[in-house]
Amino acid sequence: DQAPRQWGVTPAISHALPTDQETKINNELIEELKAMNSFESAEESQKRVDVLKRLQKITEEFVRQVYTSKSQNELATNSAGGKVFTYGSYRLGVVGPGSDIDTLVVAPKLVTREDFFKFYPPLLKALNKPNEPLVIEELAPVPDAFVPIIKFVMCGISIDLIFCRLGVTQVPPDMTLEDKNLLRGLDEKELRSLNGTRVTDEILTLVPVPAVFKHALRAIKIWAKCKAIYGNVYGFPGGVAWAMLVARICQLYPSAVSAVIVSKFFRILGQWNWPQPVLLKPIEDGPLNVRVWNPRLYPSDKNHLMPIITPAYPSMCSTHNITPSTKAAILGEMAKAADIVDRIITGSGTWKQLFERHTFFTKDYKYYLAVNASALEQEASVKWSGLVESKIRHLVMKLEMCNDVIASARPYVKSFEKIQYCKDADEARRVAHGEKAETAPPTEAANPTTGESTGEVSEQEKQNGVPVWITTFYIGVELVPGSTGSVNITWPAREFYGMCHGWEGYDDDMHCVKLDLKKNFNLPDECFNFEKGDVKPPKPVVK
Ligand code: 3AT
Ligand code: MN
Ligand code: MN
Repeated sequence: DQAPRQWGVTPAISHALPTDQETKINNELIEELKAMNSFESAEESQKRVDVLKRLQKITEEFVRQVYTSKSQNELATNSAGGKVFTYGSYRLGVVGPGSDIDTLVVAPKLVTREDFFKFYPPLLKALNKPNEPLVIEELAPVPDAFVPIIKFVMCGISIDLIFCRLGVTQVPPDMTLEDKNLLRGLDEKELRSLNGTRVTDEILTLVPVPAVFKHALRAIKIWAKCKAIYGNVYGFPGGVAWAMLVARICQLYPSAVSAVIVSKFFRILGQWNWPQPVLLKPIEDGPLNVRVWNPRLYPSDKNHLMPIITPAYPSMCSTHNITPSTKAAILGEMAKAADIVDRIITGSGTWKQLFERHTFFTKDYKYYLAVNASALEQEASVKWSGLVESKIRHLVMKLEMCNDVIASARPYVKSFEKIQYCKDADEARRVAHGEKAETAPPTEAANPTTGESTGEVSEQEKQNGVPVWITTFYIGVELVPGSTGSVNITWPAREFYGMCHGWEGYDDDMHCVKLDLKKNFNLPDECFNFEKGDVKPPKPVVK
């Protein structure tokens, strides 16, 4: 008899095979996932496969065009190749009906990032033929992004297309990216572009049974989204971090079914000895002069509260954004979930109870800090709201430092966008600066759940009005008991404004950010999902 293989950095906790009861509960979990619309249909999956095949063909054509434009001979041109990889939820096998496909184009050395932005978009556009349904829509190249990207919709599926060239002369169809020597000579943008695929590919090799991992990950992602604890920018784990947590539990229970993985997940990680890191394998050294996560070497790495470390070299902490308040929220939800799954496992609870919607706006807080980021042009609004969004977790940390008045603060993980059509430029400026208009301007809101616009704004009003784009973020605020009346947040507000105004693109005439502390009963309708049964907190009756 051979000793069972060890997955990860410690021996398994149990190799037990599922009991009949566990198998039954696992089937119930899969049924609940189906009922929640987690899976797409076979046709939809096939469509993704077809789209990726087309992108592979286009990628080969793209490389050929670049080679020809650089007067390469026929032999070199024909053997250069080019290959499409995926990362994100598609690669991990957990896409749902609305997911995009995160795609990476890999090309040989001769093909530069500039070539990618010059040659690839026209090849995509050429797929649209006159008198035929559009193949490519919403084509938007963003060459100056942190990770340069071409975004588009192909046959109705959103695509995030990024690019990396490697220091090789050929990228054949069976090319893989696990060899860390491939990273030699790459610039930072190329390293970042390659990282997503290398990490997801490696995670899949580090779990005992990928199918068990995938179903468990679907459950955990839905749970985390229901509880509003999903999203890297706001200081919660993102998709990759949640995937690594699930993968670690799979390593500890190599023979378990997904339902058992989910149940162990909450107990083990809820009681984890944080900041002990979650690792899927020992951290590797490598050939580059780049930072690898190491709290003994780097003081900033020591500050990570819940480190979840990516396995592929160069290993990084995927959760460096977590703050004391988001950590408390995550652990609080894990503790509640652990009790619920205990009941499910013993047959006295249901999976539905695990996936109940959060009560962030309906019950959890008496006070909310609304952060309004407004701009007088749409394009300015996209960049500005992104900048303000990236500072929200810093504001939360500053709020928590005011521990004489604020007991805790927690960011909500989504923003709300609206356009107000003001009567003139003057009113637009005042509205953008947080003042009230004389009469409420017609407002069109983007529904955060469906993406559809709501609000009745006539074409007439749109034409005559001066639009202001407003994005609102919310932070739930719990006051120190007894500290009622006026809440002084002058210091965190000033610090936060300073951070936002310090942005190099900031223009006082174009952008504005304003904080607005609200009582729970004054929250606007946008915070509530009435279809899912949310009830607005009632206004207290004054006697
Ligand atoms: P969906 O099924 O698409 O909702 P996902 O996990 O695939 O879930 P995304 O497509 O948003 O989520 O992201 C896929 C990966 O792309 C995750 C992360 O490695 C990278 N990524 C996404 N957004 C950013 C960002 N703003 N900055 C850096 N990397 C990002
Ligand atoms: Mn995705
Ligand atoms: Mn994406």
